[in-house]
Amino acid sequence: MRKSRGYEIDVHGQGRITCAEDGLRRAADERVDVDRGMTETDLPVLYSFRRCPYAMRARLALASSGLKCALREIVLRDKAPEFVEASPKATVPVLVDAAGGVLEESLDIMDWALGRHDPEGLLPTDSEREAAMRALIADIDGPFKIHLDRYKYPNRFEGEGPVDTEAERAAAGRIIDELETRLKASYWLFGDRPGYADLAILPFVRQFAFVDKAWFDTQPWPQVQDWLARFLASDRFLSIMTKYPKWQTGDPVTLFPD
Ligand SMILES: N[C@@H](CCC(=O)N[C@@H](CS)C(=O)NCC(=O)O)C(=O)O
Repeated sequence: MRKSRGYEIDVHGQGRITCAEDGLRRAADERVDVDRGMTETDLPVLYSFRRCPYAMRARLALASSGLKCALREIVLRDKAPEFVEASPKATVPVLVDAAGGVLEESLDIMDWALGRHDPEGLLPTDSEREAAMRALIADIDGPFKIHLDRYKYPNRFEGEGPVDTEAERAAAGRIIDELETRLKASYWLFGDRPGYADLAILPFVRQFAFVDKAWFDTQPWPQVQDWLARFLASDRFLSIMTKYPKWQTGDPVTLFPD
């Protein structure tokens, strides 16, 4: 089996601050302050939901950056009033930074965390690669997610007429075909190390795979199956899937990453 340099070595670590660039110094200072006993009001707050793939990608980026935040576990059918007040659109994840700025989109949270500190080099280094990566993620967040939801939750769409779940699965599968082609050329989506696109996309492929894992495992997608298996077995993935009780006002701070 080919070895991934990044996921075996770097991704499991917390990263070290060695760069003297201003933003990185700020991130380093924040971490030191946490160690000295920072209070919750000083920390960015991440409203999250364990099983949400959008929240997973945000937690993966935060875990990679090493930036600490106070995690508040949300239950979607019983959302904390503080969460809805911070973000009336009330979708997870939401990050409220120390200055009160609110980020309501998972990709914005990834960009925020990695823009401040990217010790594992997840962000693309050139604009051409960045454009290709963003286009691929848009395919996942757009058509793939539409077909995935109709495949996984057909009852939600009953009002629009009957849902042909096999057709929806096949349509999503055509996007998996594209990932398979890409993963034949490189061990991770954009090279020999995991990058931003892997972390942004894997939680959705996981969701698709587990609708019917026995079916997924028999499809002609050996590279995608291996890529997903590596991700699911990684310490990083396990570390972002810790179970937390539903957050409510007055609870002690849950530091993330811990
Ligand atoms: N575009 C948003 C989508 C987030 C989203 O739809 N999250 C779902 C959970 S996976 C949610 O919060 N839905 C609201 C609800 O079910 O009430 C993002 O990228 O953060």
